[in-house]
Parts: sequence; structure tokens; C-alpha cells
Amino acid sequence: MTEVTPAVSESREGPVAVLTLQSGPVNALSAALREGIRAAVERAEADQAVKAIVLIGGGRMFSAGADITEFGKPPRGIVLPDLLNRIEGARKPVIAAIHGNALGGGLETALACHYRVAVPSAKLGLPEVKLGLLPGAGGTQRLPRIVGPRKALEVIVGGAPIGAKQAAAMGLVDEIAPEDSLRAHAVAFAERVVAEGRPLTRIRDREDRLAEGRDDPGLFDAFRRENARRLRGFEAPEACIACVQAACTLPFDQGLAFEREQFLKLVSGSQSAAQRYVFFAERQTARIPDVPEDTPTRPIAKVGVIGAGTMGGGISMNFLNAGIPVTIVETKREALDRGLGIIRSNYETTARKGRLRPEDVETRMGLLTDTLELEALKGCDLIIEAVFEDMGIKKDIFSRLDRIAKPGAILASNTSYLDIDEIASVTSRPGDVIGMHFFSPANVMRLLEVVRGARTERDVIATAMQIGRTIGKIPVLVGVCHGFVGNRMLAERQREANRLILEGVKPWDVDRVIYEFGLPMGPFAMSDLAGLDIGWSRETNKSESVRDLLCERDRRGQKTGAGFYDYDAKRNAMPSAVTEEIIATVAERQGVRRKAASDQEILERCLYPMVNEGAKILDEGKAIRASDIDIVWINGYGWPVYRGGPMYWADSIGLPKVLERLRAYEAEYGDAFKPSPLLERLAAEGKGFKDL
Ligand code: 3H9
Repeated sequence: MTEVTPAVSESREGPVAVLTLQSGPVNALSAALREGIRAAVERAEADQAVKAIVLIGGGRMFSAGADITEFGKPPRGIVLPDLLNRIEGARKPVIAAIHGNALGGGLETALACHYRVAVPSAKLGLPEVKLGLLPGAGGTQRLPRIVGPRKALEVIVGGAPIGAKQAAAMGLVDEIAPEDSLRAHAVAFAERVVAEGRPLTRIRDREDRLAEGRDDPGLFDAFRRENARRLRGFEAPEACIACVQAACTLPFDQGLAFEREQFLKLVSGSQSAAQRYVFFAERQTARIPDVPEDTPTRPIAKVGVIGAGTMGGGISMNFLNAGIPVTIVETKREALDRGLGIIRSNYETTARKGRLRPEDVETRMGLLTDTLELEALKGCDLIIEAVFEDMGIKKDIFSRLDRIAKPGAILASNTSYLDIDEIASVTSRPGDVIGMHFFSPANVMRLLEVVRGARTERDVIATAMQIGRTIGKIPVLVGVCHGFVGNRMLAERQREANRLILEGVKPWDVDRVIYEFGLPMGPFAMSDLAGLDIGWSRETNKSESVRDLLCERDRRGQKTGAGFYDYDAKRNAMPSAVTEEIIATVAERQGVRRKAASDQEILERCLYPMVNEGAKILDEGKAIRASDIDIVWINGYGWPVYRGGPMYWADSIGLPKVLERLRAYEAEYGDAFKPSPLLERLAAEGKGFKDL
């Protein structure tokens, strides 16, 4: 007989039954845990000697909520809403004792209790919206009854957790317990409730805080308007808002029923499936088959950054934000001063917006040393080169670094395209060389492509991945190839977008289709933002492409007030007749046949080659798994998370269909659309990238 560890352990402290949740690393509310709680609560209720019940989490936290792996499977055991109604209806006071996290169903469980105590470091939140869901166990009905609908909207639609002290200020937590004695404090609290004969406060019975929403029903539409841009394309936020609104208009039980109906709709929909996939995919990126989790890492106490331009400055800020000192090197004083000025003004802007304390601006700037001497990097544990994309310059820097850097220092390049192995070849320590490709703006974008060279040591890889996480990035390991994963796939889209406009599709129509699909902007708006003259110069100009001709006319993108689009003083983009004329000229010179394309064709021709390239990347082993590619696109390029990334999206369409369209375009346009052997094979076997 196998022994089953009970999901809930029961103990007694005088008249108080203490029920400790013990289920995996995060106390996810699986069927076993739900049943365990129900049984333990019922036993405690039936026991005459028990006067109050404390629910507390064993291990790291109270609970991270519903077990996400159960969604999409047939329901087992008591459902969470019923369990929580059962707890709320208990005839003895139930007290939630919270440490670590109380998230989603975890917080909903606490809300069903009659009282809540928490340690100061605890985090409380309803992050369901990030999984394409809504709090489906009473959260949308109970939270507004305790904090008011306005705050409830922020917490539920925002999805960000709040600290225990803030939660106490909102009335969500009744008492703050000392950090190291939660259990004893919660038991004492329970004893006091019993001794004083305090009532069983059931949130369901509270109406007072709902007045805010009843007196001002316009607040919901105002919230919708204020957040429209951020929430574009997502289904869950609107459902969350509708539920909070329902809390103000319907009796509690009807509100619960409405919430349940909305939850079931979302949980069976495609957006939540994609967002749940992304949740696990993000965690997968840390798993590298030949670099196990216990691989030793090198300590990183001091970082050097070469180049104080936009990238170098942004990269430095990440480390300063994490309290790691940075030495930043430039070749010219003016460039260095300009770079430092931008870093400072970025911090000051953040402080003005109230997102950074003014004294922290100085603390962070105080961690930054500026210098014109590369030798100053000799004490650094990690040196990141972020200079112009030129192999000659990079090789020169790395051969000098080889002489300067201390033994064991990690030498990283922020190159977006160049061959890390060639860069490493000029050093006597190629095992210490790695790519760390940040995305612009480097202090904001969460993606970090960690580029593994042929000879990069495993502990160097482990260290780069770990330091990436320390500075708040999502590091994804990729292999050496032109443009790595992200830019290599982007190049496919860019090429096809350019072909489309030569055929007569307007750039703004290509951009519109991509934007409506859910990306933040289309290829031409993106080019204008980045600057059309990256890698272009008047001297080497061949006047062959649309870009060449735009640059010749000084239409170099947003910064010059014109590029593919015309821009007004507020940088609003407007279609441009000049661009249309330039495109027509180039198309005629190149003899491109003009033809119309439907929105569907625009979408397929821009995105299917990316998927195809992703398949080649997998086939060549340049990405470990398809979901890593999805994480690159979501976090580096703003691929809509509710579509799960390009590879997941292709799976959801069905690879046979993608293959069929690629073949059709191949017949018309040639090799650019030639399906990759991997895609052919998976389609033939009726499989998807998810099955690799
Ligand atoms: C919900 O509650 C719906 C209800 O309203 C309605 C129901 C009717 N389930 O992240 P970590 C796994 S929806 C299953 O590395 P950390 C995770 O995959 C839920 N598994 O730890 C990982 O597994 P592995 C709303 C989960 O310390 C391991 O646990 N709640 C769940 O960096 C450790 O996780 C949320 O959205 C889960 N709920 O971060 C919260 N949570 O070791 C989701 C985690 O195999 N969770 N796992 O890779 C989190 O945000 C973070 O896990 C947390 C801890 C901040 C709690």
C-alpha cells in the first residue's frame, strides 16, 4: 500500500484547530488539497472542543491559488467556489494566517474566512487576469464588498499583488503579525475572537462598500476608457469588470452565479489556454538539458559595460536597479557625459512619476563609475560590450579585454546579429565568452537572449541565465546564427512586408493588419521608430530600396519627422503621398507586378515565414524548444500573449494548413516560402511543435 501524505495536517492549540496546507511548492488548490481542507474543516466543526479554526500554509506560502494544471481537464472533487461557501458558512470562526503569497484562489480562500492575519512580507493578489481568467471562486464578489469596487477593479484587472501592509490599510487584512511568529499570533488572535465572542464576519453580508459603485455607475465605463489601450485584444479584463459591476447590482448569490458563468467561458476559451501555456513556457526556459540546475555559477559583484549609447545605458540601468555596481566605458568624454545624462534623466522621470524615491536616484547613480579607460574594467566579474555592430571593432575590444579582464571574468557581447564564435576566437578564453542580447529599451524590455558559443563553458551559461533573472529579465538560451532567434525571424517578416508594398499594398495597411492581430505596431511603424538609417550611409547608398530613397530625402523615421509615415509635432503618424510615390518608383524599376492582397494574405505572408524560420531554428538546434521561441517573441517583440507566441499560434491553426499556404506562396514567390523539413514532417505526422 502506498502511503498518501495528507494535503492538510491538523493539530490543536488549546481550543484552536490549526489546519496546515501542505501541497507541493506553492499549495496550489488541487482536488486533493480542496478535499483535504473540506474534510479537515468538517472534522474541526464537529469537534466540540474546537472553538476556532486557523488555516495556514506550510512551506513557502499560504497558497498560489487554483491548480492551473487542472484547467481544461474534467473536474474532480469539490469545486473551489463550493468549498469556499462551505468555509464562509462554518459555524466557528475561521482565520486565515498568511505568509508568502495568497494569490488567486489562495486569496479567495482567505476572503471566505472570517478574519485574516498576515506577516508584513506577505503578498496578496488576484492575478487570474494574467492567465486569461477572472477570480472564479467569489473573488470578484467578495473583494469589492471589502475594499470597494474602484480598488477591486485595480486589483482584479491589474492583477498585480499588493503587500500585506497596504492590504491592511484597505481592510483586506485584519491584523499584521510579526514576521517570525505567524502561527502563534494567529492562534492568539483566534483565542481572542472566541473569548470576546466576536461575530462571524462574512464578507458576503457586507453591502456598505458597494455604495461607491451604486452611486456612481459611470465609474466602470471610465475605468474601461482609461485602460482601453493596455487591455486591447484581451477578453478577460472585460469579464472581470463586468463581474465587479455585477457585484454592485446583483444579490451575492446571483453575483456568484454570474461570475461562475463568466469564468467557465474564459477557462474554456483560446486566450486563457494560450496564457496558461505561456505561464509554464516562461518557467521552462530555465531548463537547459546539459546545464543542470545545480551547475555552479560565478559570483557577479561588479559589472563593466562598454558603450554609453542607448543600449549600453539601458543595460547599465538594469544592474544599478538591482544594486550591482557598474563601470561604464566610452571612448569620448562627450559621449560618456551624454550617456550618463540620459541615465540620470530616466531615473528622474521615474521619480517624478512617483515610481522611484528621489533618494534612490542618487543611490543608483552612486553605483555607477564612468571612465574613458578600458583598463578600469580589470576588476569586473562580467563585462558586456555594447558598441556599434561591426565585427572589426568588436574583435579589437575583445582582444584588449582578453589582456585586461581578470581570470574567470565573463566576457559578453550585446551583438544582435554577429557570430559570437568569431568574436571569442580573438581571445585566449573562448569558454568565458557569451552573447547577452538585450532588447531596446534595455531597461524596460524583459527578454534577454543568452547566446551560447561553440566553446562557452557551462558555468558561464548558468551564470548569464541567473544574472539575467536577478536583473528581472526572462533569459532564453539560443545558439549562434545570424540574428539569433528573434531578429532572424523578424527578418522574414520584414522581407515579406517590403515585397507586399512593392506589389501595391500600402505600408499602413500592412501595419494595420499586424496591429489588429495584436502586436504593438507593424513593421513600417517599427522601422520609423527605430530609425531607417540604421546601417545606411549616404556614401554607400545604392538608391535601390524604398528605404534608401526615403533616407536620401532625409525621411529617416520619427526622429526626422518623416519616414514611411509623415509625423506631426506630437508624433502622430499619417499616411504619406511621398512614400507612395517612392514605392511606385522602386516597384517600376524592379518590374514588380502590382496586385492586391486581402488582410488574410497580408497576415499569412508576414507571419507564416516567421513560423517556418522558427521551425528551421529548432531543426538546427538554435533554440532548445518551440516554447522558448514563443517566449522570445512575447517578451522581445510584443507578440500578443493571448495568442501564445508564433509557434503555439501555428499549432493552434494546425500545421497542415500552415504548410498548405506556405506551398501556395512558394509556387508564386519561390524559395522564401519553401517549407522547412521539420514543418513538413510534423504536419505529415499530424503533430504540432508542442509535441517535439
Ligand atoms: C485561480 O486561482 C483561479 C481561481 O480564481 C478560480 C478557480 C475556480 N498551479 O513560479 P514558481 C508551479 S488561477 C499549478 O517557479 P516562484 C510552477 O509551475 C491561479 N502550479 O515559484 C512551478 O512548477 P515547476 C491564480 C503552479 O516562487 C512551481 O509551482 N494564481 C501554480 O518563483 C514553483 O513556481 C496565479 O496565477 C499554480 N497556481 O513564484 C499564481 N503556481 O517547479 C501563479 C506555481 O514544475 N503562480 N506553480 O516549474 C505564481 O505567480 C508563482 O508561482 C508564485 C511563486 C509567485 C506563486
